[in-house]
Amino acid sequence: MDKIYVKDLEVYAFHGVNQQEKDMGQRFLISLELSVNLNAPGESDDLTQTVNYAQLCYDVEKKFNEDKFDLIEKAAEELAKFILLNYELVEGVKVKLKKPWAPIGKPLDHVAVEIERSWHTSYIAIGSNMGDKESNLNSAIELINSSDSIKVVKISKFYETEPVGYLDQDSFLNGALEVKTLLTPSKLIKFLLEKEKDLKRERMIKWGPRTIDLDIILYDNLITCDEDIIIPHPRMHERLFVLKPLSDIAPYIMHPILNKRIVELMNKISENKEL
Ligand code: PH2
Ligand code: MG
Ligand code: MG
Repeated sequence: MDKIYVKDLEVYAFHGVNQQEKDMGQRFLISLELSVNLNAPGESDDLTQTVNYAQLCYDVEKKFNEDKFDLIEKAAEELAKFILLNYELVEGVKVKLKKPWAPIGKPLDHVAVEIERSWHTSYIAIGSNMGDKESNLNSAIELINSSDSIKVVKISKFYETEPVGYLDQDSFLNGALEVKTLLTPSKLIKFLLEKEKDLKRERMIKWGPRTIDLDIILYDNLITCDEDIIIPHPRMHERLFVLKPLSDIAPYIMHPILNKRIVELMNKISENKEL
């Protein structure tokens, strides 16, 4: 990915654990590495197709100067988030924050932290088989979109599907979403479980009736089995009610373990199954 660099922008600010740092302030040096596609502005010579680094430096200075955090870790994290949320063309950012005059009573060149943050692409399966199913799915999408750290990019059609697993229940309405998110997988799943609760989901029977079910199916090309989340979803490739809506919005993305495209996985199982 192409980059725009800002090196050692000097900003006076008030971050620090010591009261004296909060009251008096000190100089910080901010370095940024923005991942931006520079093809279009490289062709067009048009400032509106890229990030105006002058504007960026003003905005960063203002934001950094307004906040007051104990830790440079927190100050860097908030700055990365500020840039990703306010500059649409920025897909990722590395922030290096130096504190050359840290009052620690020792001679040193500087202390610093460096973090790298970016937008991630995730696919989420949504389903409902209680109450007004369509309205439940639409409310879930609205709730998901209400966080500034998640943007719903694509929405599939909704499909009525027969229950799989626990059969003695009403049919489902299923769909799939593509989202852009700043959340890590474990933060994302925590967020989705909260939204399920907001929509009055109660967990009684495994695979039983639910007002809403929100499952992470894929997250970038990640393969993980953290305690709280398994990605890709371990049963996604067996389930037409996941693959059919997913192939509406992302037919050609790859399953990172099976190395097959979504349409291929879907065709494989839809040969012998009705939706
Ligand atoms: N979800 C399940 C179990 N069975 N069947 C259909 N048709 N749709 C679902 O969303 C579904 C299911 C567990 O999450
Ligand atoms: Mg599920
Ligand atoms: Mg679930």
